[in-house]
Amino acid sequence: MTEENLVGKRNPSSKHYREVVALSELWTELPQGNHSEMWMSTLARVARPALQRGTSAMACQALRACGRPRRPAGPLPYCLTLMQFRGQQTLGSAALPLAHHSVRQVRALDEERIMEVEWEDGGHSLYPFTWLRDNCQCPLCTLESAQARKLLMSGLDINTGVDVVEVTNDNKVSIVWPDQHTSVFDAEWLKKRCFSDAARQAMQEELFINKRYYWDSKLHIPTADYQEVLHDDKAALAWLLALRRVGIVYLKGAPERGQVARLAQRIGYLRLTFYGHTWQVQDKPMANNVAYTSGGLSLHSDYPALHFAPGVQFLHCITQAEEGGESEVVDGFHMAEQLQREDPEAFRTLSSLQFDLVPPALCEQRRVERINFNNATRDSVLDVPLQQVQPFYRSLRAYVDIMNRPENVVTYMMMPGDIVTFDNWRLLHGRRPYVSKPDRLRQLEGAYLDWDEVMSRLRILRNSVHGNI
Ligand code: OGA
Ligand code: NM2
Ligand code: ZN
Ligand code: ZN
Repeated sequence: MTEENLVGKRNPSSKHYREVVALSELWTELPQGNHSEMWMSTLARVARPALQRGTSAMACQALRACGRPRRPAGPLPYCLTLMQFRGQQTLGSAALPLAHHSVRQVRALDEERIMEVEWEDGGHSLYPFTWLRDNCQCPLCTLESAQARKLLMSGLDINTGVDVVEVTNDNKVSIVWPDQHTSVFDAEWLKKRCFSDAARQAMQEELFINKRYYWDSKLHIPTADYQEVLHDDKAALAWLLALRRVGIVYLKGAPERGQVARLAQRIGYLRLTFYGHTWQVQDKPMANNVAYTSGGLSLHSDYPALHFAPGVQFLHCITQAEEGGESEVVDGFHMAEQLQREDPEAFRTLSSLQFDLVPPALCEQRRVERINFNNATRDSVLDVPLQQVQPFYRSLRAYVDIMNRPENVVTYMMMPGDIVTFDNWRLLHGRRPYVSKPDRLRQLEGAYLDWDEVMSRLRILRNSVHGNI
């Protein structure tokens, strides 16, 4: 990494990055998380086996062109809330970097219906009986090849006791249940699934959840070489880690059109939308989107009209305008944090008002997971009670005013061969107007991906670069 490939680094006295750190260091250096950090949570255990098997062939098949309707899918009655919070989490099975753990002893706390494990190092872990029975790894209860549960919910006694718990000769934990079914749990397997706050946090980090570095206009966008990312797993890992943590990475040296699809294949599947597998941003007659004019685009996320907006966006500059066309980005999560501090009422409105008929997500920890905002496609159907209309406008305006502050906006100019990759759930991006000339068309090629695929690839790359830790 050269001096150019730098991103503002966390200042010990501030939770935001100010100094500089190389992109490759983002893997090894793990500064403490920002406590008020806002995060998303979906893990892609189901996506993993599919991506591990011959991804590129399948992704290629998915790249057939398709007809494009004149007016793509929307706008729907706007979108859920402007800020969405973490909801339910799916199961994750990535390996944790743990030393070998052995069990000293186990005992059943029958009253609480909890099993207590005492580890050789003196630590203790607690596991509810119900959870243990639910997660029995025997072939009757689990289909090992799919890592899938065969035991039905209706067959689970959620008030079960135990007959016997003991440590086996090979240091596993064995449980005999009242119906004489036996479960045997591996020590490492149990340790990894400990319910303590520390273990849960370690697991979250391992699964690439909850590591975000907030930034402002001083950000130096992390930059990598396109060819290296395509061909070198280490470079690809550094790219995706920075994409996850910083939210934006610049790639240089991409040749002709077609590269965003190729880059998507490096990860897995790209996200097909009504705009096609990939799409061309250029000044078009009868434009079916404001992006397809030479006008400016105010800071926005792409496609919040969808119930599940694309998580990641790639934009490849094929040709740039002679005049204008500069790009802008802001860190939407950082802006949301500022709004929460400066105008809590507006923050509450934007993060709770329902614009659609979907019930509010059940959230234990309210952290912003996604920003949904595209002023151009925002619907005139505003499905909120009359008295909430004015508070909605006031709040949205407060958020937009914060994101437009010069100290928050990073401006850059894309040149042919550059690809910007960014978190479309977190960043808002824009474009300054440009002068459109028929003999010098400004052309960008774009594609979307979902975070599930990106995080699956992240885990696979981490395992191939660092071993199955
Ligand atoms: C878009 C967009 C950026 C640009 O097409 O949605 O944000 O620079 N384009 O044209
Ligand atoms: N396209 C047209 O929200 C939106 O309409 C974004 C952007 C695909 C570049 C769509
Ligand atoms: Zn079983
Ligand atoms: Zn856009």
